[in-house]
Amino acid sequence: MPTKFSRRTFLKAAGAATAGITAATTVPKKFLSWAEEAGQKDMKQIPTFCELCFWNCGLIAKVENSKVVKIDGNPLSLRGRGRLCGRGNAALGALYDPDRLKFPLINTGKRGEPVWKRATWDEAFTLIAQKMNTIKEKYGVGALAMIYHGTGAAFWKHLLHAYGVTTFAAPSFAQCRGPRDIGFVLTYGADVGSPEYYDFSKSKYIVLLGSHLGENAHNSQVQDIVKGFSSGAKLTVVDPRLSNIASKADRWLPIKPATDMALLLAWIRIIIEEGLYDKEYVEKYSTGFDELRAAVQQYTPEWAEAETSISSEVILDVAREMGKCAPNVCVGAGRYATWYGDDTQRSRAIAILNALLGSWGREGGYFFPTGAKVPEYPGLPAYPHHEESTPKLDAAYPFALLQTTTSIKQATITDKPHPIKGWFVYGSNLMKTMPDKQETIKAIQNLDLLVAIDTMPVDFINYADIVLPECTYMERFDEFAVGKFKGMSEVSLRQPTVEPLFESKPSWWMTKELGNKLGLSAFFPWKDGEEYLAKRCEAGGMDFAELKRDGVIVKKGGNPYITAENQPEFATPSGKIELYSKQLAEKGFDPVPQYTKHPTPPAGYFRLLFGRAPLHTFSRTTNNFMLTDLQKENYLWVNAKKGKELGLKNGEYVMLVSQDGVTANGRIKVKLTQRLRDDAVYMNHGFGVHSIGMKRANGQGIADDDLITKHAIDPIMGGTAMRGNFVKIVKGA
Ligand SMILES: Nc1nc2c(c(=O)[nH]1)N[C@H]1C(S)=C(S)[C@@H](COP(=O)(O)OP(=O)(O)OC[C@H]3O[C@@H](n4cnc5c(=O)[nH]c(N)nc54)[C@H](O)[C@@H]3O)O[C@H]1N2
Ligand SMILES: Nc1nc2c(c(=O)[nH]1)N[C@H]1C(S)=C(S)[C@@H](COP(=O)(O)OP(=O)(O)OC[C@H]3O[C@@H](n4cnc5c(=O)[nH]c(N)nc54)[C@H](O)[C@@H]3O)O[C@H]1N2
Ligand code: SF4
Ligand SMILES: [Mo]
Repeated sequence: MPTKFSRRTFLKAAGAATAGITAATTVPKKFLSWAEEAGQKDMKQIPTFCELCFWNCGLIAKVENSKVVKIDGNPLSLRGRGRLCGRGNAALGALYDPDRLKFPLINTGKRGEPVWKRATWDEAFTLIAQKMNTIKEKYGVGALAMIYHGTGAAFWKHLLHAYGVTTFAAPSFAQCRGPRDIGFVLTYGADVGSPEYYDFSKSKYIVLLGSHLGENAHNSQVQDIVKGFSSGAKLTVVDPRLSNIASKADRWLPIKPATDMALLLAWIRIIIEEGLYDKEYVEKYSTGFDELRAAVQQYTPEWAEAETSISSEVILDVAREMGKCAPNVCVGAGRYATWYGDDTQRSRAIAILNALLGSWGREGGYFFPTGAKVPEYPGLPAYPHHEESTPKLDAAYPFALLQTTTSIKQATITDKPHPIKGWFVYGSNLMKTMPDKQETIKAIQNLDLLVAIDTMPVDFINYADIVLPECTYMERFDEFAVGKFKGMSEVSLRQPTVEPLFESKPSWWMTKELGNKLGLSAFFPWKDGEEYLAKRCEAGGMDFAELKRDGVIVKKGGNPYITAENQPEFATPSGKIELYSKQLAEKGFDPVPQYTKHPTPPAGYFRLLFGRAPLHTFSRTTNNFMLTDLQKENYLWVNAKKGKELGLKNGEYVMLVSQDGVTANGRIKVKLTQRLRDDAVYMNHGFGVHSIGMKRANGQGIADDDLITKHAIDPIMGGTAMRGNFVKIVKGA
């Protein structure tokens, strides 16, 4: 080893990578100083991307003697721009978690009361293949389904499609952004994207309804909103809780929970009646203005005040401020949108409000993204088609453009419209994710096969028959992350920074092996994950070596705004923005959103509100030792005055009981605060872990999901709304 570490020797060390791991060959200058300081070590810097949430920010791993020692943001990544959120920095906590799933496991006990047998990979795959074939013979391939969240799911979708499976659903749709996407698709013929196409950095006025940006840490989006502020953007936040972003806002509207629709409809009415809308835009690009106007007449500011508890003057002022700043206004579509059951309609109201302000395709509103695509691996056989022979699961929800977990669960319980007997669950902790655990357990007990592909022994794992331990995102090649941005698009590469620990394996490997057992080897012609990605890059005219070196390939181009030459197209039946939706009317839904009153908590109960912990992602990180140091349990926010009336003290532990008499496991610390209304309590989601395998997280705080014993189904798209639960505080825990 040379005694002095120069750039040249660093590159040499980087070149001497272990099998399957190749390092960056040119390193951004910023990082070289770190390499030089560190001296004579066997060091590499390897770009890859984060999986601690779906934002998938680019990161650079510093690897010393085959150990990742530090993580930095990749400055070339459009999703992070060189920065990482607190969770992103905790990659080492995910990679080196001693509680990780280490070997394939077969449950020889009952579902929910497992007796684990350590298995070889071959044993696990043989058993899965046998069970799949039996289910296929007995019930048809339609009896298999997959539920997923995360990048590696792509390989499992490929395997199952190749086998003939057609049922795939994601809680990140039906329990999250689905209603928002459908509300916008019904209005504009397009959704708002992920990352969302918000043009915050250019906005003059921003409105957020229950999106607590900053606590919900969407990396580049948070950077954009801060840029917007520094250029003078005004912000109004509508939230029953003074969230961190609300505390930075010009106006905080502490709305009565479940009444946002009233506020939105009143704003629509004011903007129309005071002529504040963008007349030329509305005339040129939309249809149904007169019907909209007639349908919102009843929603006066005074009426909205009675519903929302926001004064009619404030409602008027905000509408006028929006009108004054139009079209450089962004009324955020939100992300977690399954709130009260009429969520597609609420999202449509947001979409309509933006349309009146003319903000779709305008600076400071919603930009048109630059598209990107990586071609499929060349020469793959076509998937078999079984759709015709399998009745559609989501027939009850006419606008479920993606299949829903709701329908999979119902079909598994009722065998209707056809039986579902096998679930593959990738990266989704169903015990915490889907409402009504007892119903989920009932569905699971009806299965002949439940395969879980995960990294951690989370609550849900205890219900699986076979557990396949995936290596973490720091140890694998994975599907590309393709992102559409303003005037730019990005393809990001995930590559291993170290070899997989224990016997964990990447999904590209698991699916190829299982594919071989199922006689599907023609669908897996690649030698390994790297070759799979390299061939696709080549087919798309991208330089794979460059991608490995930089972590991302960014392409520029595309006009983000409407101009004389860049006229928008709307993929709706009318080819226009549909303020009035004939599609909805034809299916028996309100063509213009209307207000529904939701139940309020009975005496002695509070509405249970929940949201993101800034330093955790759901149950993904609640065992991460770098993050438990920062927040190990959740707290119950209680309005200070109300709490004192109840004799509660700050920091005291309490128990919680749902309106259905279900007591949540464990206890939670009270946080008395003036930052919350007195008709609700609030907690972070992801805590109150039951699984004893999650040693650090087990028993810390209370799980919101223990208390979500009731849900409302969005009749338009099948999403399950969870904010209609009420809880009672029980002292003496
Ligand atoms: N009660 C309640 N329910 C909710 C929500 C809520 O706030 N409260 N939020 C809803 C929302 S917004 C969403 S998006 C959904 C999300 O819910 P899920 O789809 O369940 O997503 P996560 O909680 O992120 O998934 C966590 C699982 O992925 C595993 N995992 C982590 N990394 C990897 C990996 O690299 N490979 C594999 N195979 N597994 C991995 C974790 O160990 C964990 O088991 O939940 C929804 N459900
Ligand atoms: N740090 C961190 N960031 C994350 C995640 C994470 O787990 N951790 N998860 C990611 C995911 S998958 C998603 S979907 C997003 C979700 O991020 P958001 O879309 O911001 O959703 P929530 O976290 O559910 O938002 C909760 C906010 O809504 C407020 N709220 C509750 N009820 C009402 C109501 O009736 N009306 C109004 N106006 N507000 C209400 C709550 O007080 C709270 O401030 O975050 C993403 N970012
Ligand atoms: S926002 Fe944070 S957790 Fe999410 S991908 Fe980026 S760095 Fe990772
Ligand atoms: Mo989500």
